[in-house]
Amino acid sequence: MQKLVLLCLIFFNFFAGALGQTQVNSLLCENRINPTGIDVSQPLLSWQLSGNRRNIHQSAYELRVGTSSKSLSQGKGLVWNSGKVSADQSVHVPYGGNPLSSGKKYYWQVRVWDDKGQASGWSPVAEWQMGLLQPGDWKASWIEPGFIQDSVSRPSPLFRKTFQASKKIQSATAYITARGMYEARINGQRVGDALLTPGWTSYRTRLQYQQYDVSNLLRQGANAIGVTLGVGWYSGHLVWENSKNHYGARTALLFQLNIQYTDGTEEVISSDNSWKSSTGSILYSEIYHGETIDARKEKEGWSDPGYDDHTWSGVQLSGDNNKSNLIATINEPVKRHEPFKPIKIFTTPAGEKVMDFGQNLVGWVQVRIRGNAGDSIVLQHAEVLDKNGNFYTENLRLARQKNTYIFKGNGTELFEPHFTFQGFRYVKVTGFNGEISPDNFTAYALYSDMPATGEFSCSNQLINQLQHNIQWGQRGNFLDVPTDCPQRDERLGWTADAQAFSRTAAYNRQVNNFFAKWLKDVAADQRADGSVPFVVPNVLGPSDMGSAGWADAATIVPWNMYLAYADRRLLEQQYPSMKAWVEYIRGKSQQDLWNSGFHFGDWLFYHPDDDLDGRAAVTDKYLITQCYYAHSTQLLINAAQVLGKTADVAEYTALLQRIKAAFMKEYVTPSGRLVSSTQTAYVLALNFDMLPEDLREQAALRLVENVKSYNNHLTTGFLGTPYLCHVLSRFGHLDVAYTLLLQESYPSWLYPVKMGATTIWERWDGQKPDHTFENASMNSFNHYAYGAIGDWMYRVITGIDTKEDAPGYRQIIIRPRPGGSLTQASGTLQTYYGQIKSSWQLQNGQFILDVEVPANTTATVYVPVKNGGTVMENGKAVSELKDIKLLNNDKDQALFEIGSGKYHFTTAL
Ligand code: RAM
Repeated sequence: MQKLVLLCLIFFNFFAGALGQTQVNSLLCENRINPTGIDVSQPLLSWQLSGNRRNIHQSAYELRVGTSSKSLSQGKGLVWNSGKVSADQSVHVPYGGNPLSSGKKYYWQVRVWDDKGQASGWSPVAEWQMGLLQPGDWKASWIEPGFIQDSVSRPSPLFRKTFQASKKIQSATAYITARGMYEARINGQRVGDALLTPGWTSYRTRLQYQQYDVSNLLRQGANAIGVTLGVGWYSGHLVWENSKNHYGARTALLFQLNIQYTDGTEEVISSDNSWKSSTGSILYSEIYHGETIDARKEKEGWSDPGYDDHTWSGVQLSGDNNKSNLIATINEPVKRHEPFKPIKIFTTPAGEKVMDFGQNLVGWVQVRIRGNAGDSIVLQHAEVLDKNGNFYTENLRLARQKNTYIFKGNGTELFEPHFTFQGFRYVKVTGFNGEISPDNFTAYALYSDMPATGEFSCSNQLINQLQHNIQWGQRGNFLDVPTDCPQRDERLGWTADAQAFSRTAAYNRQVNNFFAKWLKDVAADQRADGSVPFVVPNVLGPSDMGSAGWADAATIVPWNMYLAYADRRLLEQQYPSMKAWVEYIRGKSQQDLWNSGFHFGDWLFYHPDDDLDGRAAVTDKYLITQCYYAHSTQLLINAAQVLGKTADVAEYTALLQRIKAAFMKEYVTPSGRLVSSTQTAYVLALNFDMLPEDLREQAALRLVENVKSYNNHLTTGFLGTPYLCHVLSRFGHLDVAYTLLLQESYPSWLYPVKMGATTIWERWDGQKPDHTFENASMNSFNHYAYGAIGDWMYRVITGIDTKEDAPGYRQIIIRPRPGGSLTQASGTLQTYYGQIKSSWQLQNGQFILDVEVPANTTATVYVPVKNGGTVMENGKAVSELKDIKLLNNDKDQALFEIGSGKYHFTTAL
């Protein structure tokens, strides 16, 4: 019967497609596919339209939500039927039905009417499950091991509970979190595939729990739960100098299992003083330092019901039973992704056995090997080899990145760590006498499971490698929080790095929920006076805050997310935090000038060792602070406009004028020269519109002159770099922007690529041309900040952008700008509406542009032309085509508007 229904559905969809009928699919709830653990009262629902004609728009929709998928089609037991709503909105439509209940699953469908008034069929059924909405829904208590724990090496405790499920099970949901990290099992099987849970948040106010449908793991009769804890971010070593216990010294578990029986009754099994505890094979586990596993200490079958636990200790109820900070998890958890095999195993000049995985990645190595009981194999991890080809770990500072596995000696054993991760390309193997081969090792990349959305490629292979490096920088540093680096004793949520990269990040992957979660931590860790920490979650001191370009993450990231995803609710939630930050600066300013306090400035700008001719590009720090003061104020105004806060718009617009006037007075000569004659100074002043219109052109020329004076090299640091090429292309110097992008010698984006980089480096010269390294105290080879050029590659080279007043790609801009020596470039972006594509090539004097626009959006396309030449679409002049609206065709450019569909444009160039 089920098969028949499926077949009918397939046929129906096929014929509907063939008939040109609009279809609805790709349903998302809170930006995720069939999520569990929703704790908002009005989840946001999105869907995509598709069909094979052009210009498809939605004119109306109908949503229905019920408590079973059956009830939907029968229209019975619905908790919401929106009725036919005349609206074109297909993204972030708030649920508007009856109140939603804790832990309940809801099923939903949508159908739409297109621009011709034609109804689609109902979409496939999607679902979501609510989290625990009320504090009282938590029956579980926080528990800690019942034995005295070794406070130095802190072996991972095991927790165990057995119970009888007396009746037939309908469904079961587990809600789990920890102070520390946890890995849970039911009847010997791992619960879910999320890693490093519960993730990292500002634990004191926000601790995520994860929710799992475990119906399939349970059985009628005897069941067992087993949970292992690690110290994780909660009490593990964090920040430099081996400090630890940032949130507390005692790891603890909170576990609740809600079972629904087929007879309608419910049973709750939760962590309480009936549980047992012991230790197992994990002797030591620290994020920075790695894990030690002694397989001989493994308690075989310890999470099965039949295991004999009479030697185990009991547990103790935690002295701190607080549950008020518990929140559902909104972002995608960390998961295991790409596997890598060693591409080479070799002996270094120093005589060490080293494996090369070919990619600097973040994750761990799984080992499958035989050894004698009590023998061990030790893996140490490094990003690079030194000048002589030796294994180099100095830049890891105190982070040991070392996993030790001790064999139990009963055949092939499989090892991998649990509560740590390593940043590496090379792995040194010691302590093992047997032969090793690539078959014994697999490295897995771990990162937050954000859907991949963007792809960029072009005719220059070095730029393609740069794009690869940007993507891998993002993978490695989007591990539940956006970190600066993933390998040394740092790995913190540095705010400048995050803001600088956030827009690029939103091209490469769907980072909406990832940043929405982090921004809540930004707000949570914001000081009462509005200052924003250097790192979030804040594990530095209470006064490590308020640096320009760092703290502005509080305004920049929400705005960038709004542009990319148009989730107004996120702006609304962050608005108080945005405003508090601007107000903090206002409080620190005198005569509208913010020139006090500590600031990192244009971090890691061009600063050669042989600074004999004064070439270092030092930008006045307070010139920078003033630019960010203006920028944050501007973004606050933008947000206030979107949210209809007219009084704020008026107030901050007036303030912004004064900020800019103060800037002019303090930092700009009457003829428009800035007091710091650096690229970053001009870039920030121009990008944030600090100068009046009539001074901008000359300022851009000074920037160009500056670039030329460095023989066509950039000299910018963390703050200037993201906007450098944008400013150049915006002010008519596209050629200079391309020259910088394609520059291969230091400092440039391609210099590391030429040096064999597979990720973005922290410093332009992390490894010098003679293969010696920059200072080991700060020299990460996986640091995404300079990867912010990715945004320019998508937005200018392939020209894919969103209109700011129709964000989230509701109204798309396709404005490819060929240049440099590129003969071809191609970009795709998966948006909430569907795929956008812009792919161009220059061929025999022709500019060929293939464009794809998703349904329910429009795109304004800019095509470069020669001498006012015409643009053809599939062989016909654009001006003659009904479904293309020509807006303008001047000497250099043709401009038109299109709706959804695929287009093939050509013009002579
Ligand atoms: C270092 C890192 C980080 C930067 C701070 C100021 O720890 O380079 O990326 O933001 O310094």
